[in-house]
Amino acid sequence: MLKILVLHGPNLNLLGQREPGIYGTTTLATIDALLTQEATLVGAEVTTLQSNHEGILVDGIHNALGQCHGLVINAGAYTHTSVALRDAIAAVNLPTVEVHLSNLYKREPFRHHSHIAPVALGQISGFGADSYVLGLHALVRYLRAQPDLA
Ligand code: CA2
Repeated sequence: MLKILVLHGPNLNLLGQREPGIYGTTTLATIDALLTQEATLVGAEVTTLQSNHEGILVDGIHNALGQCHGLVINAGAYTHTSVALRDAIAAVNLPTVEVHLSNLYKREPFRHHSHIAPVALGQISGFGADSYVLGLHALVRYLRAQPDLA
């Protein structure tokens, strides 16, 4: 069974409750339920963690070592600021897919740079809640292609 940790960064707990024009009307609980369901369909198991605190997300990444095969992360605004999250992902060296609800490159220039992207397998940005689902499938397909996990 492939085990995947899905990390949600700051303010994503407000999804569906504020700024629906940018972030949609789907709540984080709905996204988590969707991911759990999708994971089951492909023989994987998802654990989710949302935090508004950088260190808690760093701890979550560290704790995934030896427990999970890969990470899906929407680091929220920490995407653009956090060397600590980038270093944590690099340190555990777990395959990681970066996801974003909005299309970062259609937005303000400060959102165009990601500290996570250089340590991720790839990035999916702009498909709303589907970015997470696409990210999960991309990660599972990558992991299944690894000879030791097939
Ligand atoms: O598009 C994304 O997924 C982002 O990671 C969302 C972050 C933003 O800082 C990134 O540049 C792009 C913000 C998440 C804030 O979520 C909210 C949800 C509802 C209401 C207010 C904020």
